[in-house]
This record gives sequence, C-alpha cells and structure tokens, in this order.
Amino acid sequence: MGIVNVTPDSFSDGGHYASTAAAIAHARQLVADGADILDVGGESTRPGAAIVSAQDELDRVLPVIEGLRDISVPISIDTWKPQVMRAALAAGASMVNDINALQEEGALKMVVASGAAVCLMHKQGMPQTMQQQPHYTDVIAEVSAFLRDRIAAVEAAGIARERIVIDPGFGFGKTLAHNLDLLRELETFCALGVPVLAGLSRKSMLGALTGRDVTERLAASVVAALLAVQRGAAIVRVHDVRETVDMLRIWNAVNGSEQ
Ligand code: 7PJ
Repeated sequence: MGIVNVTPDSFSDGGHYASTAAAIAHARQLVADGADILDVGGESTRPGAAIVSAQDELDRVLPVIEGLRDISVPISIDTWKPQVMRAALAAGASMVNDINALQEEGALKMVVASGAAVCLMHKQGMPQTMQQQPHYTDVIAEVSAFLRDRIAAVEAAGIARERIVIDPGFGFGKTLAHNLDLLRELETFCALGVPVLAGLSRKSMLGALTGRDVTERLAASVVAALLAVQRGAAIVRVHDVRETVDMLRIWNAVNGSEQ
C-alpha cells in the first residue's frame, strides 16, 4: 500500500492545482514502482496535527481520486469522516482506511451501504494528544480485544469478513516499548482471522531507535516492513514503494513464492 498524502505545500505558491497534479503524478509513480493499493489522505493524523474540516479534506482528496480513475489498483481513502468516505467512494475509492475503526457516528453505515473494504485501526486517545501519556496494562491483549470487538461489530452490521483488514496502529497512542511489543507479537493479530496491515514507514519509533530524522529513515522503514511481513502482515503501508517491493522480492524468493 503506497501512501499518497494530499496536503497543501505551504512553501510553494503553486496552489491547489499544483498539489493535486503532484499527488496524482506521485500516485502513478507508486503504482509503476509496484504498489498494489494506493492510500489517499488529506488530513495529517501525525501526533499533534490539527484537525482539517471535511470540506478542506474533500477539496484535497477528491480531485486526486478523480484524476486516478483509470489506475489499475484499488484506491483507499484514509479518513475517519463519513462525509469524506461517502464522496471518496462515489468518486472511485473502494476501500476506507479509518484510524478510528468506523466508530465515528455514521461511518459504519456508510461503509456497509457502499460495499467497500475497510481497514480498522487501533488507537488510544485522539491524534492531538495521544502521545502525551499512552498507558496499557497489557498492550497486546488490549489492542487485540479492541480489534476483535470491532471485527464483530462491523460484521454484525453487514460488512463481510472478506472486506475487513485490521491494524494495531503503530504510533497511535503508543510508547516505543508498546510499538516494539506490537511488532514482536504481530502474529497475535493475524490469529483474529482477517488480514493485518502494518504502518511503520518513517515513523518516530524508527527515529527513536536510529537517531535519524524523518527524511533519513528509509533503511529502518524497509527493515521494519520486513519484520512485519515475517510476522504475518498481509499489507504494509509505506512511503517508499520501490525499495519495499525490492525487499519483498527477496523475501518471496527465499520463501519459494512465485511473486
Ligand atoms: C497509519 C495510517 C497506520 C493505517 C497513518 C503516518 C501517520 N493508517 N495512517 N495505519 N498511519 N491504517 O503515516 O506516519 O499506521 S498517518
């Protein structure tokens, strides 16, 4: 899964058209590099980031999704807002990647009605404050119980199991120790019976371990993706598709897979 961030570049005066065109070109490059899914997002959910209005988010992501109508891979919309889900799905997205696991009022109904796939992610707290004091008695058990409950809730609402993906939510209300526990024990989540997505690319846990700035985390990100895949992750959400696909080619060859 290749990450397509559509956020205005405050240092460029190219404006809306330039950021749309840049996002579309970037998305096409990710597919050329081997991405099997594109994850389009218009709101930063990084720790401490401000909330963007649904209208601003739509203004960012819709022209990009529309501009990718002919693309050969499924498009995922990274949002927790039902209004953005609805418009993005109508414009051609076929998956919802929700850091809020469809808990927002109206979100579950929206995805049920659309027939789209969904990624249910765990987080503790809200993005603005979640890294202030993450706390768990047993992070594996608690994240696992949450994901199990959300799978049950969305299945009961009418989303077939085949349409559900889960994600422990690295960095979303977790200390470095919690993140390492989640990665080490990723197989526990695979045992819940639906594909597991892991998002570790360029995250601050990799910065904490390497001492490197976000622009210098390529090697750490590829290794983290490998560790996730080794522990059963079916989807890795990454910025650096080309290098991650190289890694997966080696992994698959060693495992005797055709791909
Ligand atoms: C994730 C995400 C993740 C899923 C972001 C960043 C922060 N969606 N959206 N999983 N992270 N499903 O990429 O650093 O880990 S935004």
